[in-house]
Amino acid sequence: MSNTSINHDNYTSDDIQVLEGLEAVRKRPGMYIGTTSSTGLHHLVWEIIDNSVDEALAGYATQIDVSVDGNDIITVKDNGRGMPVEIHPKTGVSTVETIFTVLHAGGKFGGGAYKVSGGLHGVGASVVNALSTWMEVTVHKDGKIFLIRFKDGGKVDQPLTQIGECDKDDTGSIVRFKADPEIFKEGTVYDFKILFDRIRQMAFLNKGIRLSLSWEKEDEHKDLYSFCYEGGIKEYVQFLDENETRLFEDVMYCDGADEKTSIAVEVALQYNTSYTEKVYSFCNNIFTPDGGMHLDAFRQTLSRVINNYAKENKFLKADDPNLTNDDLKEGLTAIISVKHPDPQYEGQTKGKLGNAEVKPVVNKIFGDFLKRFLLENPDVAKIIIEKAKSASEARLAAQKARENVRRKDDFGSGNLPTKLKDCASRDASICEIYIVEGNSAGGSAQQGRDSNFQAVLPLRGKILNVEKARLHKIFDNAEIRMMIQAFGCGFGEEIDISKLRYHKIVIMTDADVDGQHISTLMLTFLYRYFKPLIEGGYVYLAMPPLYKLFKGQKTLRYCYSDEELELAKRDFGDEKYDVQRYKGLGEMDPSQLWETTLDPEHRTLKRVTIEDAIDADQVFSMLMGDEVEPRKNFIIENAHFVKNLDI
Ligand code: TTJ
Repeated sequence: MSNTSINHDNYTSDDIQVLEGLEAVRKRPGMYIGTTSSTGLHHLVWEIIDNSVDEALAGYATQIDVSVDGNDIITVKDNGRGMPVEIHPKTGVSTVETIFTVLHAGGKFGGGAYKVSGGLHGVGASVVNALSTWMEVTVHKDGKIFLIRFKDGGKVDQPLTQIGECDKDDTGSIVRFKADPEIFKEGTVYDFKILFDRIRQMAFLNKGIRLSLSWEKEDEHKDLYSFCYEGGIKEYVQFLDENETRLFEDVMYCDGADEKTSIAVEVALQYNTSYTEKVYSFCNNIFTPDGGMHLDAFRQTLSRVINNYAKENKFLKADDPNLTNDDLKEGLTAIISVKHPDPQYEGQTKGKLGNAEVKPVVNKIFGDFLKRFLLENPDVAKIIIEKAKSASEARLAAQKARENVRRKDDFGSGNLPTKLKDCASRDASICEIYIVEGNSAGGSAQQGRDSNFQAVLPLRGKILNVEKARLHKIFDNAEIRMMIQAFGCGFGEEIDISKLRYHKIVIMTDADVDGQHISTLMLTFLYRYFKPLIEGGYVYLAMPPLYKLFKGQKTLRYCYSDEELELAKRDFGDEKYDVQRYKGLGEMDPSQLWETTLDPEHRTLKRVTIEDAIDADQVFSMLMGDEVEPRKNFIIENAHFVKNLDI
């Protein structure tokens, strides 16, 4: 299109967008996909998959296959109707070409009330094309096979051409592309776990749709994974509670839609014997980490309906205080999934659903269901209310205990625990605290550190099992109280990061099974009570070496993994040397500990991400939770190393 074709009388924002062209996308990719990091690279895949999911939600596709092959080439294939191939009246070229070359064109071509594209990721397939070295689109339709090819960021390489014939029933769309390394400077390598988790999540969120992932890269092949959940989010809840003891047999589930607003709602929930909450909300298949209107409505309705029932059925006396949201949270696992034709995401990170009209729809659909469910299942109602009542009592006891603890330790006063070997500096941005397991290692760390900016807090024994304990017990634990005092920033809902005394909190444990267990415990504790510290990137794991290679008195090198040891052995060729395996931190003298693990010039620290912490939390629930079977299996399977557990 050229500028001269613009009719200035009807100069709409659409025209401007069209004129921007794919070149603009390449100039400022961040504007369209947020970032050109690995996250942005994966967005390309979500963007393409969303289109096939729309076709499936419209009722025309049942299967979506995603594959990674060759040198990180993505293929997405569905068995829907096949994208339209006829000439598009506005652009004068085929509709497929239009979809892949005109910004924001995608959304306008599909029907269907519950489209998921056009949401947070919904920038359109043309954006993916613009950011690809090449792209190929194949359409099977009306017994014919069509192909169009693009190269160099969306330039037509071969216009839409019929390349063959097929069975009339064989319909669908296939998109194949190679992301442009000029744009994705950090690399165009996909992460199996990210694709696997998201594709499985898509299958949970869209019941009955089969999604598969095939990984056949040049240098790495994996099994084909295929996901299809007839129960949808009901099965998602079961999956999340795999390692919990449920309080009643079936996951509670409802769905419904409001015709006027085209908002669809699904809710699934279960209670288990633990004290923690796993409630996740989604809009248009996108996780909303900061909740929003759908989540608020869910909580309000849960509380309103259960309190009404409890009062009417004399579980609560007329003048008893209501059960609060906090009481109803304990042991609750739930998924709230809404579909909205025009979602608005709010907040700094756009993680919160802002559409107020969602609220009454959730209130009605979930409220009607829950009211009826409780009437029809009085034994389940009783179990839930009793769980919440006991949470309420525990909460009051915890409040008292907290007040006692606060008085005793005077958390706000800046008093420090006597076991803490503090550093000299008061500039939190350079201060580090090493939390060290065991007294002998604590001694080495204390002597080996640079006391100007490195503090050491030795912990004896395993910290309290946070899963089983309720708040008031947690604060009876001496080790935990020491940590809270040392950090200085408060805990739980009352954290004030500006008061944090160290900007690096380093967990240092032995590299054995016990050490793994303790770091899992620590991460779980930090995740549950100091989440902002993990989110802010303040938490690290120390990486002490596993082996020392030496000759007489002389240290040749340290190795931090078995792979590294193997490499080192090869590097040394014929040279004679001895290998010492460190069984624990205690075997290193202070200067060795400094050299290998404490010295910022030479050490490796692993920054803990929120995903690591969630993994730890999940591993932890499994190790500590009530279900014996999965725990046994886990320990047998992972006798050597605990890592990368799926959530
Ligand atoms: C739209 O209405 C007429 C029949 O075809 C409908 C359609 O466009 N379906 C459709 C699009 N199915 N699959 C797609 C699709 C698939 C991929 C992998 C990528 C894109 C951009 C669209």
